[in-house]
Amino acid sequence: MTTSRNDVLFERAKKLIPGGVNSPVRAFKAVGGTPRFVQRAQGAYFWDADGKRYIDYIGSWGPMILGHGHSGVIEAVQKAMMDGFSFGAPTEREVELAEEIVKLVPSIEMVRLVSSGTEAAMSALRLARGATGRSKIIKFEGCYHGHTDALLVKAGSGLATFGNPTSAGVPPEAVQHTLVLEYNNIAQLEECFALHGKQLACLMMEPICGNMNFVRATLPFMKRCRELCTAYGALLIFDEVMTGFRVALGGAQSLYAELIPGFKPDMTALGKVIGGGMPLAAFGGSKAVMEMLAPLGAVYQAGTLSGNPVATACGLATLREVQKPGFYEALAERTRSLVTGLTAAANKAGVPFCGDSQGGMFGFFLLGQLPQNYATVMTTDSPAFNRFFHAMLDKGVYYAPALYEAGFVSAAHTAADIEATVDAATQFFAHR
Ligand code: HOZ
Repeated sequence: MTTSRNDVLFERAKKLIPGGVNSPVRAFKAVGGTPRFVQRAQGAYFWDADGKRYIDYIGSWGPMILGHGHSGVIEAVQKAMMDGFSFGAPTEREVELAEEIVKLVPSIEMVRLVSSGTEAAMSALRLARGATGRSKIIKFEGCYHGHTDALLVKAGSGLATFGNPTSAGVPPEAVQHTLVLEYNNIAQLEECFALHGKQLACLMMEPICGNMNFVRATLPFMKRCRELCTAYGALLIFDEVMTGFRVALGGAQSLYAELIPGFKPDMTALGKVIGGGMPLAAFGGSKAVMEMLAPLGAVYQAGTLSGNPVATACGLATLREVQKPGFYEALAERTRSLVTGLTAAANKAGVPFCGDSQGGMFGFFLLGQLPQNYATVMTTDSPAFNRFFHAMLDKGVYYAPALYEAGFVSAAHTAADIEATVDAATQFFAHR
């Protein structure tokens, strides 16, 4: 029996890196087994340390919308690298990227670049508090906005109480202003605004939540979020770190704007696709609010690597590709075919299964019906999910190693990749 190089590397890593990984979900703790150490990636695939190929449905948790190693992006990055890695001073490329973002996302009149989604959400939150002079915030159970203290929180015992930290090291004082509500629950939302509305700085939400796999905010719920924020003077912040330039060119907000006349959030956090795989994120909103940021205003925010010249080159090249005619239509069609193929394969074998997708983002559940909130997502039979995950992994298909994570299809995934994936799933469901 030969030892897998993934196992060898995992053992080495565990001696030096907590859990052997630099971000917890990568450790396969939820599904068990050894994480795959990636050697290289190209197009829709990556190869692990044993040289085994996988069809990649994570794409670095969202950024790789063009697939790995896109030639145009590589060229732009190589060119930028030759001019210097980091200056800590402004560059023309930052201005170009800001112009692109403002052009593509109408609710954003001004934008600031940062390095990670956590930073974007954390800064948007501080700005909302600074702009309103209020402290309280609403977040929804199951939505994830990075690991800033005030947002690492789960629901408390009732609406009049505040949330409890979900991580050690977060003092109760850090979450004392955070109210945690159930996603898609209008009655609870209304009750919360009636109780706390005048002290609320903002409501932060993932419009399509990719951290409880894939759950959309229903139209009536979204409408009510907007109405109540407007009525009480709280800012509506969309965390589009996952959905921005992923579900549509204008993000999830453009989809809601098609259905709710005049709809827009007050602020947006972006990440993942805008960096094309480099550490780059952003937050933006109206000029009036954004001008409250330092150096113009009193809300402090800064970063040595913010607007990094290589990352902005990568992001710009990526955003130019996704604007090509027909890009999202083709991506959405391919993603849909994956979800419908998997659903048909499971249902044919009598397995409860359902899924949803938008643009190049998808989710699937071993449930009979699409869930609308975190509690329902968590009713999934997790041992069954883990068996599915490992069977697919053995067959060279790499899904997120946790049942509450969304999946991603890239422009490099071919019809043959989808077919091979559905075939692998069909075999599993038939013999499970
Ligand atoms: N924040 C990601 C999960 N929703 C994980 C990122 C990573 O491990 O790279």
